[in-house]
Amino acid sequence: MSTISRDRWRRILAGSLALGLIVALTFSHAAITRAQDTPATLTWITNPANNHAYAVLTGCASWHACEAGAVAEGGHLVAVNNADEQAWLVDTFDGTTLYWIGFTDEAQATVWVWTTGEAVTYTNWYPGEPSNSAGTEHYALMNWTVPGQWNDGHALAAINLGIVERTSAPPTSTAEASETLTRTATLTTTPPTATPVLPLRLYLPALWRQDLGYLPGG
Ligand SMILES: [Ca+2]
Repeated sequence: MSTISRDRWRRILAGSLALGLIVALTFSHAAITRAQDTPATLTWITNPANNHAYAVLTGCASWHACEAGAVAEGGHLVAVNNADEQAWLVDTFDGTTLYWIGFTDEAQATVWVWTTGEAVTYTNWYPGEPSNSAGTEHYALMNWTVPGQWNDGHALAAINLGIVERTSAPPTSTAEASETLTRTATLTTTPPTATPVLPLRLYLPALWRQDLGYLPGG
């Protein structure tokens, strides 16, 4: 039976522990970095015509994710209630980027409703839309070919952006700042306990004792 020296085993054990520690630190650092990368506070813009607040939601992987994100922000995907609101949206958020809006016929095909529950008072479909291509397009997006105009899309179409509309004022900047501070505080690891500093009157005798070899390192 071959023998491996005790030292060799110790080195292997120490190496494994060090590797484990490096892996653990790497993953915990990655987790903290990801937490800090969570979407920033939305930039809200108020429409003076109705005093509603609007913002662009980013990174939502589906129409449903965008609507859920809008609800989490205290609103819904935008309901475009008239031509003035449509024009304001194009002027404010640009007329060439595709954005999900809160219009769907998922409950009943061809019966389009706003997720806000508001009555449908205005539509702005691009000519030939909604086409319900392949029978799977039940969600509206705006800026299709013509600024502002709508197309129906599959829920998983790679739009990834939505416009959220709140009927109430957005969180105040103070509240946002406070929320950010709270989040930052949660992410910050507790600093190590500081080494207590001896009062001078205790410190001098301690040095003296150290000289005499009473304390470690003396
Ligand atoms: Ca609206």
